[in-house]
Amino acid sequence: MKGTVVKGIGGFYFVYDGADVVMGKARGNLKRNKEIIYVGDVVDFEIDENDSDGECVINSVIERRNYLSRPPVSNLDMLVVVFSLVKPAVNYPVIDKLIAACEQAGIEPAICISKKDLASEEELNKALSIYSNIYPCCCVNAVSGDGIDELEKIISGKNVALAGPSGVGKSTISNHLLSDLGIEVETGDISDKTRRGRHTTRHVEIFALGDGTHLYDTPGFTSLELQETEPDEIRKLFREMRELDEDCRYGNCMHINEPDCAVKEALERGDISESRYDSYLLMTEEAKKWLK
Ligand SMILES: Nc1nc2c(ncn2[C@@H]2O[C@H](COP(=O)(O)OP(=O)(O)OP(=O)(O)O)[C@@H](O)[C@H]2O)c(=O)[nH]1
Ligand SMILES: [Mg+2]
Ligand SMILES: [Zn+2]
Repeated sequence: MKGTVVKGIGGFYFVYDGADVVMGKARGNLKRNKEIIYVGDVVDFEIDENDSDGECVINSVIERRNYLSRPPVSNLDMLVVVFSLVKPAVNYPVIDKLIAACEQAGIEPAICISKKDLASEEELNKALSIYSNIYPCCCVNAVSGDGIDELEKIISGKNVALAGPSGVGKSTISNHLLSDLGIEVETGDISDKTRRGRHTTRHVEIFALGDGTHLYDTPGFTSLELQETEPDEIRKLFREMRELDEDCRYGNCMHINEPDCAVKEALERGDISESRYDSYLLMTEEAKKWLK
Protein backbone atom coordinates (compact mmCIF):
# COMPACT_ATOMS: atom_id res chain seq x y z
CA MET A 1 0.00 0.00 0.00
CA LYS A 2 1.03 3.57 -0.56
CA GLY A 3 0.90 6.31 2.06
CA THR A 4 2.54 9.49 3.34
CA VAL A 5 4.52 9.67 6.56
CA VAL A 6 2.78 12.43 8.52
CA LYS A 7 4.62 12.12 11.83
CA GLY A 8 7.62 10.31 13.29
CA ILE A 9 8.41 9.84 16.96
CA GLY A 10 11.26 7.76 18.37
CA GLY A 11 11.39 5.18 15.59
CA PHE A 12 7.61 5.03 15.14
CA TYR A 13 6.03 6.47 12.03
CA PHE A 14 2.47 7.50 11.34
CA VAL A 15 1.43 6.75 7.78
CA TYR A 16 -1.64 8.29 6.14
CA ASP A 17 -3.07 6.27 3.26
CA GLY A 18 -5.77 8.75 2.24
CA ALA A 19 -8.30 7.39 4.72
CA ASP A 20 -6.61 6.32 7.94
CA VAL A 21 -3.43 6.96 9.87
CA VAL A 22 -1.59 3.76 10.82
CA MET A 23 1.34 3.61 13.18
CA GLY A 24 4.31 1.44 12.37
CA LYS A 25 8.02 0.90 12.00
CA ALA A 26 10.57 0.76 9.24
CA ARG A 27 11.46 -2.70 7.91
CA GLY A 28 14.70 -4.11 9.29
CA ASN A 29 16.69 -3.63 6.10
CA LEU A 30 15.92 0.11 6.08
CA LYS A 31 17.13 0.36 9.64
CA ARG A 32 20.24 -1.70 8.98
CA ASN A 33 21.16 0.56 6.06
CA LYS A 34 20.59 3.52 8.38
CA GLU A 35 18.12 4.88 5.86
CA ILE A 36 16.33 7.85 7.28
CA ILE A 37 12.61 8.15 6.79
CA TYR A 38 11.49 11.77 6.58
CA VAL A 39 8.11 13.16 7.47
CA GLY A 40 6.66 13.89 4.04
CA ASP A 41 8.04 10.75 2.38
CA VAL A 42 5.63 8.73 0.28
CA VAL A 43 6.22 5.12 1.30
CA ASP A 44 5.22 1.61 0.41
CA PHE A 45 3.89 -0.08 3.54
CA GLU A 46 1.88 -3.08 4.65
CA ILE A 47 -0.12 -3.99 7.70
CA ASP A 48 1.88 -6.35 9.89
CA GLU A 49 -0.17 -9.58 9.95
CA ASN A 50 1.61 -10.75 13.09
CA ASP A 51 0.76 -7.62 15.01
CA SER A 52 -2.44 -7.67 17.04
CA ASP A 53 -2.55 -3.85 17.15
CA GLY A 54 -2.70 -3.62 13.38
CA GLU A 55 0.59 -1.78 13.14
CA CYS A 56 2.32 -1.39 9.81
CA VAL A 57 5.75 -1.95 8.36
CA ILE A 58 7.31 0.50 5.95
CA ASN A 59 9.02 -1.40 3.12
CA SER A 60 10.56 1.43 1.12
CA VAL A 61 10.45 5.10 0.27
CA ILE A 62 8.80 5.55 -3.12
CA GLU A 63 8.80 9.30 -3.51
CA ARG A 64 11.16 11.91 -2.09
CA ARG A 65 11.53 14.69 -4.61
CA ASN A 66 13.40 16.88 -2.13
CA TYR A 67 14.32 16.90 1.54
CA LEU A 68 15.99 18.90 4.29
CA SER A 69 17.94 17.44 7.20
CA ARG A 70 17.05 20.27 9.56
CA PRO A 71 14.18 20.37 10.06
CA PRO A 72 13.85 16.76 8.79
CA VAL A 73 11.13 17.06 6.13
CA SER A 74 10.60 15.98 2.53
CA ASN A 75 8.40 16.56 -0.51
CA LEU A 76 7.94 20.27 0.09
CA ASP A 77 6.74 22.84 -2.42
CA MET A 78 7.61 25.66 -0.06
CA LEU A 79 9.26 26.32 3.26
CA VAL A 80 8.12 29.40 5.17
CA VAL A 81 10.98 30.79 7.21
CA VAL A 82 9.31 32.22 10.30
CA PHE A 83 11.11 34.67 12.56
CA SER A 84 10.25 37.41 15.03
CA LEU A 85 12.21 40.64 15.44
CA VAL A 86 11.96 40.54 19.25
CA LYS A 87 11.17 37.75 21.75
CA PRO A 88 13.27 36.10 20.43
CA ALA A 89 15.45 38.64 18.64
CA VAL A 90 16.22 37.96 15.01
CA ASN A 91 19.51 36.34 14.06
CA TYR A 92 19.84 37.03 10.34
CA PRO A 93 22.72 34.61 9.60
CA VAL A 94 20.57 31.77 10.96
CA ILE A 95 17.63 32.89 8.80
CA ASP A 96 19.86 33.14 5.72
CA LYS A 97 21.30 29.67 6.36
CA LEU A 98 17.83 28.19 6.39
CA ILE A 99 17.00 30.02 3.16
CA ALA A 100 20.25 28.77 1.63
CA ALA A 101 19.42 25.21 2.69
CA CYS A 102 16.11 25.56 0.80
CA GLU A 103 17.87 26.89 -2.29
CA GLN A 104 20.26 23.96 -2.08
CA ALA A 105 17.44 21.45 -1.75
CA GLY A 106 15.33 22.97 -4.52
CA ILE A 107 12.58 24.09 -2.13
CA GLU A 108 10.95 27.50 -2.65
CA PRO A 109 11.48 29.76 0.40
CA ALA A 110 9.02 32.35 1.72
CA ILE A 111 9.38 34.74 4.65
CA CYS A 112 6.95 35.27 7.50
CA ILE A 113 7.84 37.83 10.15
CA SER A 114 5.92 36.89 13.28
CA LYS A 115 4.86 38.83 16.37
CA LYS A 116 4.21 41.98 14.37
CA ASP A 117 2.50 43.43 17.44
CA LEU A 118 5.87 43.55 19.22
CA ALA A 119 7.72 45.62 16.61
CA SER A 120 7.20 49.09 15.17
CA GLU A 121 6.07 49.55 11.60
CA GLU A 122 9.47 51.01 10.81
CA GLU A 123 11.29 47.97 12.18
CA LEU A 124 8.99 45.63 10.29
CA ASN A 125 9.44 47.50 7.01
CA LYS A 126 13.19 47.49 7.43
CA ALA A 127 13.21 43.72 7.98
CA LEU A 128 10.81 43.15 5.09
CA SER A 129 12.95 45.23 2.74
CA ILE A 130 15.79 42.72 3.15
CA TYR A 131 13.70 39.97 1.55
CA SER A 132 10.73 41.47 -0.27
CA ASN A 133 12.52 41.75 -3.63
CA ILE A 134 13.63 38.14 -3.44
CA TYR A 135 10.89 36.02 -1.85
CA PRO A 136 7.18 36.17 -1.00
CA CYS A 137 6.89 37.89 2.37
CA CYS A 138 4.27 38.57 5.01
CA CYS A 139 3.99 39.80 8.62
CA VAL A 140 1.64 38.17 11.10
CA ASN A 141 0.38 38.42 14.64
CA ALA A 142 -0.56 34.83 15.31
CA VAL A 143 -2.32 35.65 18.58
CA SER A 144 -4.88 38.00 17.00
CA GLY A 145 -4.73 36.48 13.53
CA ASP A 146 -3.74 39.79 11.94
CA GLY A 147 -1.95 39.07 8.65
CA ILE A 148 -2.71 35.35 8.61
CA ASP A 149 -4.78 35.81 5.44
CA GLU A 150 -1.64 37.05 3.64
CA LEU A 151 0.19 33.93 4.75
CA GLU A 152 -2.73 31.76 3.62
CA LYS A 153 -2.50 33.24 0.12
CA ILE A 154 1.21 32.44 -0.07
CA ILE A 155 0.87 28.83 1.07
CA SER A 156 -2.46 27.86 -0.47
CA GLY A 157 -2.53 24.45 -2.13
CA LYS A 158 1.09 23.67 -1.35
CA ASN A 159 3.03 21.17 0.73
CA VAL A 160 4.47 23.77 3.04
CA ALA A 161 6.54 23.74 6.23
CA LEU A 162 6.76 26.42 8.90
CA ALA A 163 10.37 26.47 10.07
CA GLY A 164 12.53 28.81 12.12
CA PRO A 165 13.97 29.48 15.55
CA SER A 166 12.26 28.14 18.65
CA GLY A 167 9.63 30.40 20.16
CA VAL A 168 8.90 32.58 17.12
CA GLY A 169 5.30 31.34 16.95
CA LYS A 170 5.22 28.57 14.34
CA SER A 171 2.80 26.41 16.29
CA THR A 172 0.66 29.43 17.20
CA ILE A 173 0.39 30.18 13.47
CA SER A 174 -0.40 26.50 12.83
CA ASN A 175 -3.21 26.68 15.35
CA HIS A 176 -4.72 29.62 13.52
CA LEU A 177 -4.60 27.74 10.25
CA LEU A 178 -5.99 24.60 11.94
CA SER A 179 -8.74 26.27 13.94
CA ASP A 180 -11.49 25.26 11.46
CA LEU A 181 -10.47 21.64 11.84
CA GLY A 182 -10.65 21.78 15.62
CA ILE A 183 -7.02 20.70 15.91
CA GLU A 184 -4.66 22.36 18.35
CA VAL A 185 -0.93 21.77 18.70
CA GLU A 186 1.11 22.61 21.77
CA THR A 187 2.68 26.05 22.12
CA GLY A 188 5.08 27.32 24.77
CA ASP A 189 6.23 30.64 26.12
CA ILE A 190 9.65 32.25 25.93
CA SER A 191 12.22 31.66 28.66
CA ASP A 192 12.72 34.80 30.79
CA LYS A 193 16.32 33.88 31.38
CA THR A 194 17.59 33.08 27.89
CA ARG A 195 14.90 35.05 25.99
CA ARG A 196 14.64 32.08 23.67
CA GLY A 197 11.97 29.55 22.92
CA ARG A 198 11.70 26.38 24.98
CA HIS A 199 11.71 23.89 22.09
CA THR A 200 8.07 23.08 22.69
CA THR A 201 7.47 21.25 19.39
CA ARG A 202 9.51 18.06 19.41
CA HIS A 203 8.58 16.40 16.14
CA VAL A 204 7.43 17.29 12.65
CA GLU A 205 3.76 16.77 11.96
CA ILE A 206 1.75 17.29 8.77
CA PHE A 207 -1.84 18.57 8.78
CA ALA A 208 -4.21 18.67 5.81
CA LEU A 209 -5.88 22.09 5.71
CA GLY A 210 -8.74 21.15 3.42
CA ASP A 211 -7.92 23.46 0.50
CA GLY A 212 -5.20 21.08 -0.65
CA THR A 213 -2.60 22.69 1.61
CA HIS A 214 -0.48 20.29 3.65
CA LEU A 215 1.03 22.15 6.58
CA TYR A 216 4.15 20.84 8.33
CA ASP A 217 4.70 22.22 11.85
CA THR A 218 8.36 21.67 12.75
CA PRO A 219 10.55 21.93 15.85
CA GLY A 220 12.46 25.19 16.24
CA PHE A 221 16.21 25.51 16.59
CA THR A 222 18.63 28.04 18.01
CA SER A 223 21.51 27.59 15.59
CA LEU A 224 21.88 25.97 12.21
CA GLU A 225 24.73 24.58 10.12
CA LEU A 226 24.51 24.39 6.40
CA GLN A 227 25.37 20.91 5.16
CA GLU A 228 28.91 20.55 3.83
CA THR A 229 29.23 22.91 0.88
CA GLU A 230 32.18 24.18 -1.18
CA PRO A 231 32.91 27.85 -0.37
CA ASP A 232 32.36 28.84 -3.99
CA GLU A 233 28.97 27.11 -4.02
CA ILE A 234 27.60 29.45 -1.36
CA ARG A 235 27.17 32.36 -3.80
CA LYS A 236 24.75 30.24 -5.83
CA LEU A 237 22.54 29.88 -2.76
CA PHE A 238 21.93 33.64 -2.55
CA ARG A 239 19.32 34.15 -5.24
CA GLU A 240 19.79 37.89 -5.69
CA MET A 241 23.55 37.36 -6.16
CA ARG A 242 23.08 34.43 -8.48
CA GLU A 243 20.93 36.60 -10.72
CA LEU A 244 23.79 39.13 -11.09
CA ASP A 245 26.55 36.54 -11.49
CA GLU A 246 26.84 36.93 -15.25
CA ASP A 247 27.42 40.68 -14.95
CA CYS A 248 30.63 40.32 -12.91
CA ARG A 249 33.86 40.67 -14.90
CA TYR A 250 35.09 37.24 -13.80
CA GLY A 251 32.94 34.17 -14.28
CA ASN A 252 34.08 32.71 -10.96
CA CYS A 253 33.75 36.01 -9.07
CA MET A 254 33.33 35.49 -5.31
CA HIS A 255 32.00 39.04 -4.96
CA ILE A 256 34.58 39.90 -2.32
CA ASN A 257 37.69 41.64 -3.69
CA GLU A 258 37.37 41.29 -7.44
CA PRO A 259 37.17 44.35 -9.72
CA ASP A 260 33.98 45.12 -11.69
CA CYS A 261 31.85 42.99 -9.43
CA ALA A 262 28.15 43.44 -10.15
CA VAL A 263 27.23 42.18 -6.69
CA LYS A 264 29.39 44.76 -4.90
CA GLU A 265 27.99 47.46 -7.16
CA ALA A 266 24.46 46.35 -6.27
CA LEU A 267 25.46 46.37 -2.61
CA GLU A 268 26.67 49.96 -2.90
CA ARG A 269 23.46 51.00 -4.66
CA GLY A 270 21.50 49.30 -1.89
CA ASP A 271 19.93 46.75 -4.25
CA ILE A 272 21.53 43.96 -2.26
CA SER A 273 21.13 44.34 1.48
CA GLU A 274 24.11 44.53 3.79
CA SER A 275 22.51 41.99 6.07
CA ARG A 276 22.33 39.40 3.27
CA TYR A 277 25.85 40.21 2.12
CA ASP A 278 27.19 39.83 5.68
CA SER A 279 25.52 36.42 5.93
CA TYR A 280 27.09 35.50 2.62
CA LEU A 281 30.59 36.43 3.86
CA LEU A 282 30.06 34.55 7.11
CA MET A 283 28.82 31.40 5.40
CA THR A 284 31.65 31.48 2.86
CA GLU A 285 34.14 31.74 5.76
CA GLU A 286 32.42 28.87 7.57
CA ALA A 287 32.47 26.73 4.44
CA LYS A 288 36.27 27.03 4.26
CA LYS A 289 36.59 24.87 7.35
CA TRP A 290 35.12 21.94 5.42
CA LEU A 291 38.02 22.15 2.96
CA LYS A 292 40.56 21.30 5.67
N1 LIG B 1 2.94 38.84 21.17
C1 LIG B 1 2.87 37.76 20.38
N2 LIG B 1 3.17 36.55 20.90
C2 LIG B 1 3.11 35.50 20.08
C3 LIG B 1 2.75 35.62 18.71
N3 LIG B 1 2.80 34.38 18.14
C4 LIG B 1 3.16 33.53 19.12
N4 LIG B 1 3.35 34.20 20.29
C5 LIG B 1 3.76 33.62 21.58
O1 LIG B 1 5.08 33.12 21.44
C6 LIG B 1 5.27 31.96 22.26
C7 LIG B 1 5.90 30.83 21.44
O2 LIG B 1 4.96 30.38 20.47
P1 LIG B 1 5.04 28.94 19.78
O3 LIG B 1 3.98 28.94 18.75
O4 LIG B 1 5.05 27.85 20.77
O5 LIG B 1 6.47 29.02 19.07
P2 LIG B 1 7.17 27.91 18.14
O6 LIG B 1 7.84 28.67 17.05
O7 LIG B 1 6.21 26.87 17.74
O8 LIG B 1 8.28 27.31 19.12
P3 LIG B 1 8.99 25.83 19.07
O9 LIG B 1 7.91 24.81 19.01
O10 LIG B 1 9.78 25.79 20.35
O11 LIG B 1 9.87 25.84 17.88
C8 LIG B 1 3.90 31.64 22.84
O12 LIG B 1 3.86 32.15 24.14
C9 LIG B 1 2.94 32.38 21.93
O13 LIG B 1 1.74 32.77 22.58
C10 LIG B 1 2.43 36.92 18.20
O14 LIG B 1 2.11 37.12 17.03
N5 LIG B 1 2.51 37.95 19.09
MG1 LIG C 1 6.18 24.83 17.97
ZN1 LIG D 1 31.09 39.56 -8.34
